[in-house]
Amino acid sequence: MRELRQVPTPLFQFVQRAAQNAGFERVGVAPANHPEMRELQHFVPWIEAGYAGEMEYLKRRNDGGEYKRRSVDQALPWAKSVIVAAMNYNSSAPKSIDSEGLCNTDRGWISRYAMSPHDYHETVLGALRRVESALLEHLRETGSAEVTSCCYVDTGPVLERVYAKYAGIGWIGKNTCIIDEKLGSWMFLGVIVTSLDFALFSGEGLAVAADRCGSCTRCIEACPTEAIVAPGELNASRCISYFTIEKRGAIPEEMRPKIGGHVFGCDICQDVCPWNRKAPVSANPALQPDPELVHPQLSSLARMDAAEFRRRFRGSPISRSKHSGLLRNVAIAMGNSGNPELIPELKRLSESGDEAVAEHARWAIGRLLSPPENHKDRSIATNE
Ligand code: B12
Ligand code: SF4
Ligand code: SF4
Repeated sequence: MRELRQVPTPLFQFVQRAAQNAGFERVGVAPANHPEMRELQHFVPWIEAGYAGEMEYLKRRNDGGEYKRRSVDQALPWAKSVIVAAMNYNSSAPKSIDSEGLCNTDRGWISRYAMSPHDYHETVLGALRRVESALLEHLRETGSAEVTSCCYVDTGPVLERVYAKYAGIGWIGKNTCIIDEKLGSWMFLGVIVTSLDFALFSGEGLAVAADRCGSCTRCIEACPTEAIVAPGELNASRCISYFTIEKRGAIPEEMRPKIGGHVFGCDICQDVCPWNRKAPVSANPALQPDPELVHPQLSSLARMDAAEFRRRFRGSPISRSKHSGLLRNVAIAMGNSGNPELIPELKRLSESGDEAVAEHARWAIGRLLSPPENHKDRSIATNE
């Protein structure tokens, strides 16, 4: 594990060892709030621009009426420092932009982070809790005063990427992902919010990785939905990941052709990133892909009933889309496939008692039956 500061304190060195033992590739510490953490100031305008779409949890406020996620001390007033740990989840699975990726006409695409059958929240949270326990035990042994702490992976009121940047984990790329020169951006983040003074970890103030995007704009150009509205600024309400994972009910019709073959999440803006070309593959058994989730057959997903969905995806991130959301996404991918052999399967979906699934299936049949010149937009989503 690399050193983030020239003179790390003994407490920080302890945390580094504990994080390495728990299976993390990177760890650092950021203050709970600091005037130099300028991205925190982007949060309120970002919410008020409507970029969060229907993700109401991002808009929650504290008792004083402030957005909780504006900075971690808005939600957790005792917070003084945030330990950020990163775990590599890259695998040798192909990229969505490879020729064997989305161009195939009877298969869909599940994003890299969801290819494993295990829930990364549990994997990362379990490892974080081991670091937290080791730290608390160490503090008890050294006679420190009572410490409050809390571990989160995704679910806390914490802008994990901003804290990751100021913990020195990596820079925030133009695609808004945290990127490390060696690991690329295939990293899960987890945080331990603590009441420990930041100065106890850092003898030298903020450790910030240099921004290495330079003049590159590949991610912005490759995004099928133009969701990256400016470098580092994502209109999440246009993102394929939002549509296929977070959005319930109908997906706006004008967006459906741009979704291409994606049935859960999207990796295009990471797949095109030069920093991911040589990203190492994770050896963690809990993060290895299930071959059936790499480029899955659309028909086999479409035939899954609710009980089979629950059995198959219990403990997988895919459970978040719910059975209805996955079938809706599969219908869109079938509609974008250009493959009329999928029409019988779509006809079956169009008779679903779930109106969202049925309506998307009808749309898909209409698209497959419409003249191919109407399908030009598919080439954007598939990089053909
Ligand atoms: C909601 C959410 C989403 C939403 C919104 C994403 C987004 N970019 O905001 C959706 C569903 C679209 C999504 C998609 C994905 N997500 Co997500 N997501 C989250 C979650 C739960 C909250 C993020 C959040 O608060 N977003 C709101 C915005 C404001 O926050 P932000 O991007 O962190 O914003 C900072 C910058 O955008 C910047 N900014 C904002 N406005 C402006 C304006 C200007 C001018 C500038 C310069 C900067 C700037 O400052 C912001 C803070 O204010 C986090 C976990 C967490 N608790 O942080 C995971 C998280 C960010 N997601 C993650 C992942 C892996 C993904 C996907 C790759 C999954 C996939 N394959 O589909 C994609 C990547 C898409 C992308 N390019 O971001 C990882 C990222 C790991 C990494 N290396 O960066 C996280 C950290 C989860 C985790 N624990 O590992 N996600
Ligand atoms: S995840 Fe896909 S849709 Fe979202 S910003 Fe990246 S390329 Fe665009
Ligand atoms: S594709 Fe280029 S601009 Fe986008 S995040 Fe990667 S290096 Fe930065």
